[in-house]
Amino acid sequence: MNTIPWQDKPINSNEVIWRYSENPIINRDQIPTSNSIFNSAVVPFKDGFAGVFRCDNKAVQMNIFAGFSKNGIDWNINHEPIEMKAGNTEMIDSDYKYDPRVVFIEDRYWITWCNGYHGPTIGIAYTFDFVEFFQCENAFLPFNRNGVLFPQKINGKYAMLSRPSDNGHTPFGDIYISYSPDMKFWGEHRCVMKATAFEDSAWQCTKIGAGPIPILTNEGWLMLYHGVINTCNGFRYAMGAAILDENQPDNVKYRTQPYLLGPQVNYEQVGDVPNVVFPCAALHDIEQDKLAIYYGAADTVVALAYGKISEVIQYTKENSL
Ligand code: BMA
Repeated sequence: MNTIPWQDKPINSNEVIWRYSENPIINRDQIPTSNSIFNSAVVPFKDGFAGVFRCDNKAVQMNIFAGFSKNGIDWNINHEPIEMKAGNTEMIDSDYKYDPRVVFIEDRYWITWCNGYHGPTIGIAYTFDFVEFFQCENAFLPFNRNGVLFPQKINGKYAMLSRPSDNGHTPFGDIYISYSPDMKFWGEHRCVMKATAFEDSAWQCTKIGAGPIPILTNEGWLMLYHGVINTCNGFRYAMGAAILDENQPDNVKYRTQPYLLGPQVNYEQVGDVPNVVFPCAALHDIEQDKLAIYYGAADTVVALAYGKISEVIQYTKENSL
């Protein structure tokens, strides 16, 4: 029953986050039409797991596909993309869909993704069964990326992190939070945290964006996020962690100065976009102190990394900016 994937830390490792030895878990050609499958999200579902996968086809058109797994590692991904029905609006235009996140709130699974509507913005849909999907109003005006919902209402409202951006390969980006009473109208926008000064922590000095759904811990919300540095060879994406106040999440209590996972092995350094580690989901088991992080590697494949929640929190507190 929903036993999350796990592999013990290698004995000689002193990392807080370690890679699954059988990575990548999803190959670029896992469905017949795909050029690449990466930046994808999973959740516990029935007696196993379900997910929403970013599969770019061989025309390099971006779309999202549902998938299912018994163990969280071996996935069956549908060969046809998700077809949306009208949810809380008839306006479900979408030029493309990418970088999905998935979360269960109250009675259904909510999906957010980067939706093409005159440029990238945040799309929202819900499903009860990962068969029928209902698209809702876009959360924000273009341009925006990395819309990540909290798994429960905060002070009576739905809450979402996002990263206002531009229409290209955005050279800036800070994390904001917005609230909604109904998943349709979003407001009360607040800045959560910004890219750093180069000299303070260079790996996150160009832009940052929320990754997996935040996890509520004794210390507050554990938010894994990606940070980017612009090098002479282009962007390099790594993962860090922050802890946000439980009731006022725009209050950042701690944030890692070092990254927790950076592109260092072949499948992260070599691919369609080299040097990208891009986390979009994390399964967790608070009682067993386990975290299984799903991340896109080099914009080409999906990989898995593990950590102990308590160690991530301790490390974040002890190595905070
Ligand atoms: C971002 C998004 C991500 C991608 C990353 C690195 O802007 O497009 O999907 O992983 O760039 O190319």
